Amino acid sequence: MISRIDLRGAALPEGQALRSLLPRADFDVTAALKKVRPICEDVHHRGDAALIDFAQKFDGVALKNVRVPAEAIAEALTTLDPDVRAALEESIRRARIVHRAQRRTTETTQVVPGGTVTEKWVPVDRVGLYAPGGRAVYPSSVIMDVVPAQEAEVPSIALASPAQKEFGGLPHPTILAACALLGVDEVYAAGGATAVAMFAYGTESCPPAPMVMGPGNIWVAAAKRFFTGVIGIDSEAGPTEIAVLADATADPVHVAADLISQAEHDPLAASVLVTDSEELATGVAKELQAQVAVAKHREERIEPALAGKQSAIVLVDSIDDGLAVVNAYGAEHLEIQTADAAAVAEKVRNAGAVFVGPYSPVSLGDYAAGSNHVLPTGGCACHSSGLSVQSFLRGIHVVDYTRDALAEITQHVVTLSEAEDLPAHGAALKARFGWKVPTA
Ligand code: HSO
Ligand code: ZN
Repeated sequence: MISRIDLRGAALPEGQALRSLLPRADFDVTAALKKVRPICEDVHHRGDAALIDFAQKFDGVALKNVRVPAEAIAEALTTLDPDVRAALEESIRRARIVHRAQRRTTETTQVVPGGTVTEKWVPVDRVGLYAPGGRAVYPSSVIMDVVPAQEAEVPSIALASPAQKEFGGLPHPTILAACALLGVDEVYAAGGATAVAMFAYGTESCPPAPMVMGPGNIWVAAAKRFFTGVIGIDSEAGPTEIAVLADATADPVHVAADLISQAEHDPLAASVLVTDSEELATGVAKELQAQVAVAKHREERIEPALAGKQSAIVLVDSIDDGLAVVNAYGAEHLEIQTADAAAVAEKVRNAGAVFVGPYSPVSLGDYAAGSNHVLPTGGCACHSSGLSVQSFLRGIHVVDYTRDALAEITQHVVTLSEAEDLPAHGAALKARFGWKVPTA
């Protein structure tokens, strides 16, 4: 069911040449953008009325309110299964520990006597967060979105999730309950591109937000691209990916289970095993057959995901070659299941998150490791990070020089301004030291 890519026996190519040999899903955000543009424009022009029409069209829901009433959020908490509540609370607690440690402190650097630059970290005024609710409903993503925003002290936090037909046009009750546990009271029933447009432009019920963050499907990714340069966004999230770098010491039962765990998300999800062990490759392929045969979402997601061109077992000559492969691939999630996994993990340069050793599976990180699960996909881990407190902050340089400190550097500034043929720049400094600015 899963294909094999054999890179053994010859020196590995580098960079793009190596990347082109590795499996990857087609995720054509550019094509989706064409469809998303008129949706965003309609939300811009007609506001809530457009959101209501799109909820009818895409979700078959007759929305009464775009904004979820406070009573519905409180009610979701009272009807929440106590076991689910306990699990959500523990997930929140752990995420808070990790994200609190990411807070930045204001740093003042004395560059010269009398000249300082302070870097002040300021959260965005408001953020619109998204939690998916199409193929599956993700209260865990509410936690991963909200906790870093709260730890960054964003003063205004709103969250959107698709309206659910079976819940009277509200987002899923577990999403609402997670919001209640986190103290988020501004929640909207809006899905996909319409939710991003709602936050970006604002509507009658939803004030605009200068930043929209959170995972979503291709329509969310396309809408984020539509608004790039207009609002702040996190990296576009595509279908989930797991890469496992494993040697003969790995347990094929565990490796197969982990590959299946992410294939369960989406028929376009990617599961990639990179190994130097023929025996492990064979063992995992056998295990995949056996485990998939009885897996719940087998037909609609797991089988197409594993059989798709985005998934494969990649055979390499050594773990060092395996490292070159996973670094070229830049997986959203990378598990290291080798002897001395920690030493191998240290050599990883490109991954959204790394899971070290046999007892750190990706599913742990999805729910309760404390780490964030909103991570870059599609190779974006080569240039971007997952969601964190930092994602919601701006570092603002505050420059404060005395007269003497400015006097000391003036000649260099004048010289550079003349070298760039921008003499007015130099004049602005010279004017402060007795030089008369020429006037008409
Ligand atoms: N693996 C997904 C997150 C998730 N898994 C939520 C289960 N629920 C993307 O990192
Ligand atoms: Zn997952």
